[in-house]
Amino acid sequence: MIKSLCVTVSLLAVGIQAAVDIQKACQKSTFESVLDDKSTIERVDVVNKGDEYGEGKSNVAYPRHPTDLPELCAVTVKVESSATTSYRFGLFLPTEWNSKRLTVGNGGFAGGINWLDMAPGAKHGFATASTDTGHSSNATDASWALNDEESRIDWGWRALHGTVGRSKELVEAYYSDAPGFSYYSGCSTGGRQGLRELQGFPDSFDGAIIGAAAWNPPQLNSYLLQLGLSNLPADDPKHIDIDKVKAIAGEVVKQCDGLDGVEDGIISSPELCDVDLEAISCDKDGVDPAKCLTEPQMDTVRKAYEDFYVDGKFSWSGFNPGSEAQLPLVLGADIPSGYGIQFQTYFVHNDPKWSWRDFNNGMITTAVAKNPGKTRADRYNLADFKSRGGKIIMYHGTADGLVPTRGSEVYYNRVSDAMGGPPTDFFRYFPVPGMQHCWTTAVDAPWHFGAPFQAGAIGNDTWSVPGFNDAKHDVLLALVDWVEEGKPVDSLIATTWKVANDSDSGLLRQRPLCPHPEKAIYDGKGDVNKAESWACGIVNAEEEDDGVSRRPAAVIVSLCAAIAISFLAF
Ligand SMILES: *[C@@H]1O[C@H](CO)[C@@H](O)[C@H](O)[C@H]1NC(C)=O
Ligand SMILES: *[C@@H]1O[C@H](CO)[C@@H](O)[C@H](O)[C@H]1NC(C)=O
Ligand SMILES: *[C@@H]1O[C@H](CO)[C@@H](O)[C@H](O)[C@H]1NC(C)=O
Ligand SMILES: [Ca+2]
Repeated sequence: MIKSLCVTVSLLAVGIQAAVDIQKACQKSTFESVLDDKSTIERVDVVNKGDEYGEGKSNVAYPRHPTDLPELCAVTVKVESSATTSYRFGLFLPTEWNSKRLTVGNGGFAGGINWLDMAPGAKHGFATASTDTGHSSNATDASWALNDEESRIDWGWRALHGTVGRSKELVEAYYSDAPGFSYYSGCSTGGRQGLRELQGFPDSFDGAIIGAAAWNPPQLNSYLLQLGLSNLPADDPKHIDIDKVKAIAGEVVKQCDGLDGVEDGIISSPELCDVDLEAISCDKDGVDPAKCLTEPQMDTVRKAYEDFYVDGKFSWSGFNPGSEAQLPLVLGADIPSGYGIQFQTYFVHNDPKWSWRDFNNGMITTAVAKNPGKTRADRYNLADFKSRGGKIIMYHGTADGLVPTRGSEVYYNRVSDAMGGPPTDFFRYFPVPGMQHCWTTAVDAPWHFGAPFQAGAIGNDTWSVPGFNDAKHDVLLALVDWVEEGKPVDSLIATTWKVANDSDSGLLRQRPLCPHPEKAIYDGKGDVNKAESWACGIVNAEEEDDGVSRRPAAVIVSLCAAIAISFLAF
């Protein structure tokens, strides 16, 4: 009796509720009574500890099953969203529930319940939901949007919003308890989905993790298309092929690695990096012809770094130096990125015969004005979200070669302007030096901090940061502490391994990520691969002048650009 009392007390102390009776509760009848007449329960399954779950290949977006699950109840619901459309969502209800909810996002145009990314949440104890966004497709296919504004709206915001509301009711019914704090975690399109939801519906989340947000598809996807076109046709002298794009990466690291004060292969201050492409000019003696650039080719590369303007107005941010290893996703092929082509074809022109060769910048203006599917997450005054206690952790890999990193800074700065100053009391932005799009690294940079897609990048059974399942290393736990304990996230330790996507290969490096405008500053003596040798702080310009060779011209230009950008709203 005393023993069971102690167990109950200690379980409550760590926030784990007394276990639900899964055999009794994990049934259609538990859920049917609380759903509206637009919703149908498709499946309810008891998942035993150690099992896997998913829909296999029929889920083209997310066919991989998470494995080694904790005991949980898996529910699939179908919801009619209009007279002609519907979406589905999945819910993992772990027996050992931490009294909280989590909703996870999707990627690109992917239509499918993201079971793989729900698993880490459930393993932490969250009741975790994901929607298929109203269609079935892989990440680069938007043909489902043809003649179908209702489906675009489902992808734009409606499916996620409906999932958050309905899963709350299902959670309450299943555990016969209050639905608890509500969290969100998504990267790329997932970042957009989270921002879109908390802008439109500030009550949905108490805390949100917003990664590499593709927050304005009409601008961003069109930016990717025009950048691809700037490198075409493939027989033009200006064209650079994929191998050359990749070859630039090494040269850029050589030039810019040290500008941040530490030669570690990671460009941690890309804003100081003003790449000198003449160094690999084909006219120079001793430059490998396979890796050199002609003058017209240099112009093509410069375009990728520059911010993009339409009719003299800022349209979207260019890519960072350091992103070249991943840039072949948008630059170097004989056709522009599918993300750009598909958006213009199926969202804007609504014509499968439309050719990307006919693209012009006026079509961006049309796309923004039309805003098909109401996808734009471009509201900057987040006062309603803030005033209910909501917290946001935004992050972006600085070597992202698909969604330009500086777009996150643009969003953050606009919120800062709209709210009368840096929003650090509820919204912090963490650049992740050397990380690519949402996960992994080409330069051995610490990149794993329990963010969306990261568990799936290293296996089907992993969750949190293997070996470092705590609030210092796992962004979701850090966010919970901020929301529920009032502990602001002053830093987050990122991890990488000897083989970047294999956590069994041995620890390679850990380093703090810091809230913008702070940076991780090396103590000058400890092991650079250890987190304790670094601390977050504001880099003192004077100190930097003493110790680091920087390029004043580049600093002034980027400052001016930042000031110009902050005055241009669209
Ligand atoms: C994850 O699962 C997929 C099939 O769903 C399999 O092809 C892949 O090898 C698995 N990955 C690991 C690391 O086990
Ligand atoms: C995505 O789906 C489209 C349409 O089915 C297909 O043509 C394309 O090859 C797929 N892409 C990938 C990467 O599987
Ligand atoms: C890690 O990356 C390698 C090379 O890209 C790939 O072959 C392997 O499947 C990846 N492992 C996991 C667990 O995804
Ligand atoms: Ca460096």
